[in-house]
Amino acid sequence: MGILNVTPDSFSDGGRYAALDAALERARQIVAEGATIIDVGGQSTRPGAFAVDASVEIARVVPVIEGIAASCDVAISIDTSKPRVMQAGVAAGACIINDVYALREPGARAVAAESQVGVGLMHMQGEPRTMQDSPHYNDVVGEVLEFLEHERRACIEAGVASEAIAIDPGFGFGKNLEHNLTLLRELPRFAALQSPLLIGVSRKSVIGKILGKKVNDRLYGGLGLTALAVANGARIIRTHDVGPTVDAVRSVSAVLQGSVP
Ligand code: 9MG
Repeated sequence: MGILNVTPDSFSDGGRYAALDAALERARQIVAEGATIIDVGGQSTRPGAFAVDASVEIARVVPVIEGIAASCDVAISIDTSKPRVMQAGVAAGACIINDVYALREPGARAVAAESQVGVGLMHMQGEPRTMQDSPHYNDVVGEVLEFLEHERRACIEAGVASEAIAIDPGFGFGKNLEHNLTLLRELPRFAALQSPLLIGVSRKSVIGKILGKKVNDRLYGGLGLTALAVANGARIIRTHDVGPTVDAVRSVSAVLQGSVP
């Protein structure tokens, strides 16, 4: 899953793809590098980010989704927590909703159920603006597992097909270094749930804290964590660095399957 942020304040690409032409060019590059999903987001979820209005998000993402749908052979996911944006994104051509809020906004599950799209349910403690202030858990793995199982069940009860759901522990979303490391070590417990495991560690602060590296120097650390995650059952990797990540995933998958994927 290649990341395409169309925000002016995206944390690692500095909003370079805010203009439509540049966004579509980047989308073509993401596909050429081997991604099978493009995740289009019009609202930053980085720590400290403020929410924007649904109409602003829609104006940012819809032309990009329409342009990708018309010109690329790739699945498109809409990265949003707002039901109105989900609806607009799906109408424009998205077939997956990736929600860091796990469809908990009123009306979000109904949109997913009615539109029969895939969904990514992510765990987050708190909200992006304050989530890294003082994250606390008694049992981080147990609490995140319980949350994901609960939200998964709620989606199924709302009419979302069970096979349409992916789950994500939400690295960096209301988690300190120790929480992130524990979750990474315990990924097999998440992979044992009944839904494919989606993870996003690309350029995140967990890598910065391990290696003492700035956001643009975190590729190799991210590839290391990606290889570990795939070996431990992750099936969808959300990344800024598609080409290198595809190579890492294919290499690990060849070993796991005993043949070239
Ligand atoms: C939008 N977004 C930012 N980080 C993410 C992550 O780790 N997982 C998912 N599903 N979405 C994310």
